[in-house]
Amino acid sequence: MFVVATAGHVDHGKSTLVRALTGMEPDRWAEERRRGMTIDLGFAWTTLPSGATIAFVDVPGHERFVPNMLAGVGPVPAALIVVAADEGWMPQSAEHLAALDALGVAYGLLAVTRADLADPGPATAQARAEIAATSLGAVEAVAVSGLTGAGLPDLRAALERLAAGLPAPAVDDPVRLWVDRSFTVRGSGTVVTGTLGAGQLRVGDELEVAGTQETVRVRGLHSLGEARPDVAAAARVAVNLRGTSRDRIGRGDALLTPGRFHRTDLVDVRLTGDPAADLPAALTLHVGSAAVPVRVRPLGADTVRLRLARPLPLLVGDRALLRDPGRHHVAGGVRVLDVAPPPLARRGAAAARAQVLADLDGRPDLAGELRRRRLVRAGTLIRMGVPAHAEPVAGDWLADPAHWRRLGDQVTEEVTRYAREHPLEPGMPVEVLRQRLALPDRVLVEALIRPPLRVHAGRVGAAGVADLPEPVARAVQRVRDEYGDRPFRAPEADHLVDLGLGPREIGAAVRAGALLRLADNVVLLPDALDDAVRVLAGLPQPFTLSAARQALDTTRRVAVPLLELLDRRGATRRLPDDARIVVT
Ligand SMILES: Nc1nc2c(ncn2[C@@H]2O[C@H](COP(=O)(O)OP(=O)(O)OP(=O)(O)O)[C@@H](O)[C@H]2O)c(=O)[nH]1
Ligand SMILES: [Mg+2]
Repeated sequence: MFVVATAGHVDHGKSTLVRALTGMEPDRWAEERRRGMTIDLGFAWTTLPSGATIAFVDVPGHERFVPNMLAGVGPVPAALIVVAADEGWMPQSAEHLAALDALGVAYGLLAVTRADLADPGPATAQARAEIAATSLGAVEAVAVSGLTGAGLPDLRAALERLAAGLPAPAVDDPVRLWVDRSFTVRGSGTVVTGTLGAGQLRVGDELEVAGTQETVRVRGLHSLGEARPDVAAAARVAVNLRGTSRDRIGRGDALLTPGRFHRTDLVDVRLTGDPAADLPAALTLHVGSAAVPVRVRPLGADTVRLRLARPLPLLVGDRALLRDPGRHHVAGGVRVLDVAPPPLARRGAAAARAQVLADLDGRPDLAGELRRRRLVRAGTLIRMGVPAHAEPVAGDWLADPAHWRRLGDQVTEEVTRYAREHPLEPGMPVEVLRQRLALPDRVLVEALIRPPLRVHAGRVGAAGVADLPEPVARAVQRVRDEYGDRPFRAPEADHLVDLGLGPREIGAAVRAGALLRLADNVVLLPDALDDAVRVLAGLPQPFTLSAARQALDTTRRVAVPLLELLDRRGATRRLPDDARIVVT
């Protein structure tokens, strides 16, 4: 299926043409039929001779209803521009075309209607010239009469060619279904409709309502009037929802694949086309089916910051338009450059920002995002519309390579300085290092630590042995050789002497984090703490000293100070009856 929106001045024959092509009535309301004028969006569809299905979103031409028109064309990538042969190019022909241009609509056709009333030649020539100057470029033109049916076969053939030229929809993309109608069906509940431009929907899917952030479930799907188990883009679709009510979702809202969109009320954008130098400070932003008041803050020659009255699920690269509702005038097109821009607090920040924006074009650019944001979660970028094809440095964190190298150097500097300032501590606490480097997540700190540094018991220090004076290093190595497979057995006092570990050597080894001192002459290898917690966590809780001693396969000489140390570190807690539990 492909979807086409009509466009054109009031009374130029849009609805008549849709009716003639589909046999369906696009003017749904009695008032529309009584007044002979489209007020709100209409929907109709048909099968073309090739078998392709085409759905129309029929828009109103009257200038009062331009906001409705924009809600219809916003999510639709192709337009059928209608101009009456007997009237020619008129104000809303121009305004609708300006809107399509602002939205970057690149696919379209010109139908010159009412060709039974006047020579279609002049209207065709003028309309083609106007259209050629926009994002639509050169389009095919067909003269038709909705009344006599003349030209309709040609128009159908031209629609087939239009369909064949449309890019394939991105069916694997997440869903962002802009809602253009919502209503209640007795017995079924809330139904919303929209044009599905990308992705697919299945009965049973969970979706997120952009406005309320409620989770809803797809209870039923209809497309072109038929119930369907699933619908893939591009399509007109009606979605029956469980978990919301009609007054909580309506035109301008969107149904989203959960977790895949960033809602934002602050965006930096480039103005496209011919931006007016004196852009009003208050305008309406039209995007998808939404219309939201915005405050405009100029930044660069053609870039501005928009503060939205309510957040929208926008992506980098989105096209939108700004309109001055008071003056009935499309003020300009907009291309979203950044959906999570930095605040402009410091003096000169706006000018600096303008420089950054000057190099952006709305095409997602991973390297550029990383350069600007330095560290960002892959999920955050994806929610902004930036594919995050890069190897994370830790967890789902992505880093700008140069920034990451600088951080690595800083780690060495900070740890060295800390060791100098705190010579008796067995390393720099990871949390202190995290704060010094202003890193948002501890896993980043851990990922930055490279040999000879290492993390042990929550601290970053030299790997120990390597930095020790030769005799001490050898002594520690002997302890490893002898006790590596019985980590909770401590050498007896006299054996320490055999190993070459006198009080001074023990002191040096402990400071370097190569040994752990539990009490005078009671030392273990430094991994013993973490290992002990693991073993103790496997015991039925709470556990007694004796149970711990047995599980650790050690003596009271080690078990008592070891448990006391674990208590002090908060890894275990001693209960009033002297039993303990592992704190998780
Ligand atoms: N003679 C003739 N009359 C037409 C033709 N197409 C439309 N009309 C008439 O023109 C009038 C307006 O037609 P509509 O189809 O309602 O025009 P529209 O563009 O949908 O108007 P809005 O939706 O209000 O913008 C109606 O009276 C139609 O009967 C045509 O090809 N020939
Ligand atoms: Mg109409």
